[in-house]
Amino acid sequence: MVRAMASALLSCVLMLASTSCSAEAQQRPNILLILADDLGYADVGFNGSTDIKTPELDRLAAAGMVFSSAYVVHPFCGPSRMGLLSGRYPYEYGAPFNLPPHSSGDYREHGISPSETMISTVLQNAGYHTGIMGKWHLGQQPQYHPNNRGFDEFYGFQGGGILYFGPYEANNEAGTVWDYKVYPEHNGVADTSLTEADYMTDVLTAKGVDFINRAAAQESPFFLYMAYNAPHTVLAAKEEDMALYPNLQGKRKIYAGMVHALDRGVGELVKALQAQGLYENTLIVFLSDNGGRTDQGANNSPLQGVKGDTYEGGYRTPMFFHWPGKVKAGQTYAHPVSALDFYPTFARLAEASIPADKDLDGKDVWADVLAGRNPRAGEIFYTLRHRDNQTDFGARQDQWKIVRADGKWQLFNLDEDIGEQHDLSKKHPERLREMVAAVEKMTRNHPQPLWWDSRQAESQWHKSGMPNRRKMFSIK
Ligand SMILES: [Ca+2]
Ligand SMILES: [Ca+2]
Repeated sequence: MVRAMASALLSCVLMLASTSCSAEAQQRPNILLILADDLGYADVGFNGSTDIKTPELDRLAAAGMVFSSAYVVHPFCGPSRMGLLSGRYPYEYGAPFNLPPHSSGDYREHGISPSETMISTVLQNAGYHTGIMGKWHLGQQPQYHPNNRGFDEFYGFQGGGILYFGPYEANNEAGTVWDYKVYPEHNGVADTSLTEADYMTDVLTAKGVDFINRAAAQESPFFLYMAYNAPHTVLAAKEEDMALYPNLQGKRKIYAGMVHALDRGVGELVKALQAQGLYENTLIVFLSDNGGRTDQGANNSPLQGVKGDTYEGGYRTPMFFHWPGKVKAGQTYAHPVSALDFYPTFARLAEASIPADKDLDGKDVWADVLAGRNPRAGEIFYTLRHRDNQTDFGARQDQWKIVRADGKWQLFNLDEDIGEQHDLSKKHPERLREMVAAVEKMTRNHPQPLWWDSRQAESQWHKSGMPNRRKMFSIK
């Protein structure tokens, strides 16, 4: 750090730049974005967990701002990450489904169009040193590879998951080895050094710590995206972590061990920041990419629904911001924010310029968040999930939420009913009608998806566009 500062000062002197030079160079924060995978709403201490202990996350949350109405873009992995990194509804560029597995033939061709400039590229162009450790899930062809999408460094896996313990295998030419069994890679080179004793969550943490230690020696600030796979299936934890939960059984016990390893990893990342003198000028953001699977050990209480649903349990996530001196400690922020907001917000903090033609669906919420103001009073934002024959929707406007699930529209007041138990659509038919009309309009120009997760959905889209679209939006 001393070296980095000295060298930043030196380069400023050499540039004979204005007096703002060194101050500015040190003001731009590092950004550490930690994304859990399929973590339940109630599975961290700061968000109400009583059985799983997450002391490291809780400490950061208490020293920062907890968001009680934070949303990701989509209720499952791929489109959620696409929305986060592109700052745009993935439905607008043909990506409402997970990319099909590595092994399914011509589908390997697909990914997010290189014309969608990601936040990683924006930060990289602004001089940030950028890294992703963990899950990519946004395309496996070279043009979609993280190293070609704004990340200087990538350690992880390109598909939707990886086994937590090896042994791993090299993929064969036909690409038929199950993604989860393929060696992780470092910048395109398979890491064959892993043994059966290595635990993936710890491996990713170690790579993140190494990234931080090396970034500290550089002049530039960093953007590190820790895309942990935990606690996504296939459930597997270290014996010593599960032993900390003698009162839990079955999947919940394994899941608890997985979350524990994630929490321990966050503690190690923080320790590295502190040791390098970077802790004070790093914004740490923590959240999950979607809701938990209650059939796989997760707990979304008090929310209704699970991963994949447009009820709150599908896409409302535990979240905090931590940045000493900038984000005041001990606050809770209750206004709705979206992972769509990260793109413009991070760009602002990095003093980075966003391409003029870039479509963004979120907003820079920084000033509003610090002031406790609502950044989107009266505005509506939505999610959806295409199923065969029909689509689920969820949309929020202030305290109001509409949900379409099981073929039926409902209306809830989240201020009074966070669990979405009391359908108010009969009581407030006009509000329901207006919000449904708004969602109809926002989703009207969605293009045909570039890939599908079922053959049935694919043939329906080919026939008539979004299946049963007109019927779904007509309210009796
Ligand atoms: Ca996920
Ligand atoms: Ca848009």
